[in-house]
Amino acid sequence: MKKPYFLILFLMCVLQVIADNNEKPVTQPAPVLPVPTDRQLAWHEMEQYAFIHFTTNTFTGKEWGFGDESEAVFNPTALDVNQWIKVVKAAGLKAIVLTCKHHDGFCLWPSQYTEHSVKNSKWQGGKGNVVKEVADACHKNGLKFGVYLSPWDRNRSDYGSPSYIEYYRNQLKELFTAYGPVFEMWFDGANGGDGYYGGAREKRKINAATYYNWPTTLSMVRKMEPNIIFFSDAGPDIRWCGNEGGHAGETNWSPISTDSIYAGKSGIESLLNSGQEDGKNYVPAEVDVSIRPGWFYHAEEDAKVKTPEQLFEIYLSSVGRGSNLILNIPPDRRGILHENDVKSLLGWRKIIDEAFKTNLALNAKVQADTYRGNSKQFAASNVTDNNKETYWATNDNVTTGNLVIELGSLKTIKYITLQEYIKLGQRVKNFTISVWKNNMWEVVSNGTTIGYKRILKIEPVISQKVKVEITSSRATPLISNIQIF
Ligand code: FUL
Repeated sequence: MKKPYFLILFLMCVLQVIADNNEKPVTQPAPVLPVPTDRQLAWHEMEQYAFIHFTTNTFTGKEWGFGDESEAVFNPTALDVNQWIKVVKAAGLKAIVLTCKHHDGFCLWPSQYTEHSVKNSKWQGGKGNVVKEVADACHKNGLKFGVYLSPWDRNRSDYGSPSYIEYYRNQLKELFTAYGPVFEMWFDGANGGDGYYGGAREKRKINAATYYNWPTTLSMVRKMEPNIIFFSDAGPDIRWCGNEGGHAGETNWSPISTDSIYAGKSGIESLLNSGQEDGKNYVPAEVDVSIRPGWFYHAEEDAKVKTPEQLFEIYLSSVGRGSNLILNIPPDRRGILHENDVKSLLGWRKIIDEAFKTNLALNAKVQADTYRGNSKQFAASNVTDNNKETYWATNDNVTTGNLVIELGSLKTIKYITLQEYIKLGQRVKNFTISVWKNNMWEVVSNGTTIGYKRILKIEPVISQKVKVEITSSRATPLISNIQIF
């Protein structure tokens, strides 16, 4: 009696294997250009890091030093980069970008090419080196290190002439050979104007589009540091978000056509803020903002440090809109991060940790109205599997679709996070989010772009089903991750 039963079962298995092997292979969707480079993908995943503005301004009370400050004024009484590192790490920031030289030209390392540096300051009898201390401490403690070297130099007599470009490049060589690895290079767009200029004390204007000859400088640096990410108003790797208030565009395309924008060009702020749906280059926006009104420490701003709640709103409008956040925390005259700043940073971290503690969608049941080739490889379950390499996709000619996530029981929902599989290009143009309430779908949020990450804060609502609808997309939408908190 038993034998035929096993035989049938065996035959069924064989037939299934044959059927599986005959299933038409479903191809991966074609990329939608432009696509990010590997180094841009790695940069996206950092999400947030610290900016540190520190120089003679800290001691003179200025924001833009004129370039005639005596080196002697730079004299922190208790500089402790380990305190910076401890706070930066506790705040969940992944790197430090240091103003090695700001517009005043004062160098935080003993550059052999100028006298305007720490070597002529009183600090550590002229033997100190802030850049080395910070770079070493970052690398020792698992943080990345980034360099800000202001192209505009109000101290140099030759600013505006070709020899200054050589000076600037020599300093880059010094920095990159001694203090690497460097993950990001920040080229400030502020350019020209009045300054000390070696005693000339005049106004100088340069042509920002041509003077610096950036292509030569960048390729020189890229040779020393192949994985470097270059920031400037127009990239090439990442762009300015167009404001210093802490917000990327509600609509934020990483694509943008860079042929007509360059550092210092005015009137392009809103373009930089939103990017371009049909942009030719992939250049995601970085959001730079200071925890205080100024970029440098001023005691009179001690009561104006942004609150944890304000920082959280900034987080939502930067990281939550597919950009990275570079948050400035300026050390004080002691050379440490001020108590008020530390308190805000830690309070901010607590809000983030609490808001995103439990992902209600993790491994939850999901259904899609359509998925690519009916293949498991592109099924709805990919959006809740906590694997960024898997994604839900539709057939080639389908640019809309919806995903319904079942939470199993009634839950309070406050935030929804969406992520596109951007390796194949940013696509989504419009989406809507609804929850199942009173036996019908109620829209709780909608938006335009998603990109690397979109965080939606909604009025808290109780429901057990969430629907994410992609209502318009440049091509087949590819969603790698949905989280619900
Ligand atoms: C601006 C500069 O002029 C500010 O001083 C600051 O460094 C900020 C990050 O960039 O362009």
